[in-house]
Amino acid sequence: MAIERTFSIVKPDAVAKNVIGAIYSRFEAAGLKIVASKMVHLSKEQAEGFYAEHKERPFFPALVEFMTSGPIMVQVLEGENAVLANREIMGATNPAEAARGTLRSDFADSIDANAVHGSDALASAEREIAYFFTADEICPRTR
Ligand code: RTP
Ligand code: MG
Repeated sequence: MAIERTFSIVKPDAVAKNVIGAIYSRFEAAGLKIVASKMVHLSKEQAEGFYAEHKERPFFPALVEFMTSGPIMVQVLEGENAVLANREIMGATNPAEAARGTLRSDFADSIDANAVHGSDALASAEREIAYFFTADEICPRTR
């Protein structure tokens, strides 16, 4: 199995609920290691740039509004098949459809306020990591 890195966000709703640690614990329990982490409050421009692929979608303005509504945690997760592993931990985009025991089932309120983001492929993981972190802010974990 390949050791990968993926990009993750604890969204404003989950930060407001004070469940950053609970969410980080799920990553750790699944064997994913946090190799970079920081809290940021996105500007409108930063949020629009991050979600540029959704620019033409009807939910884009609401998404940008929500993602700028409060601070978020951004982190890089490292581990075996990290991209897919993190998507499994997160659950479906709509919490009403998310499997029991997933982050969105347990912590999300709606399709908009859905607690977490995770890269959907290796290529997007690379792009998203670079959007938030310089190379020297990422600390490889050998154990
Ligand atoms: P994310 O990018 O945040 O990890 O979520 P995702 O891959 O599961 O979903 P994606 O299709 O990339 O959509 C990004 C975020 O936009 C909001 N969304 N709202 N109202 C809607 O139909 C709708 N669809 C998507 C969600 O907050 C989703 O996480
Ligand atoms: Mg997505």
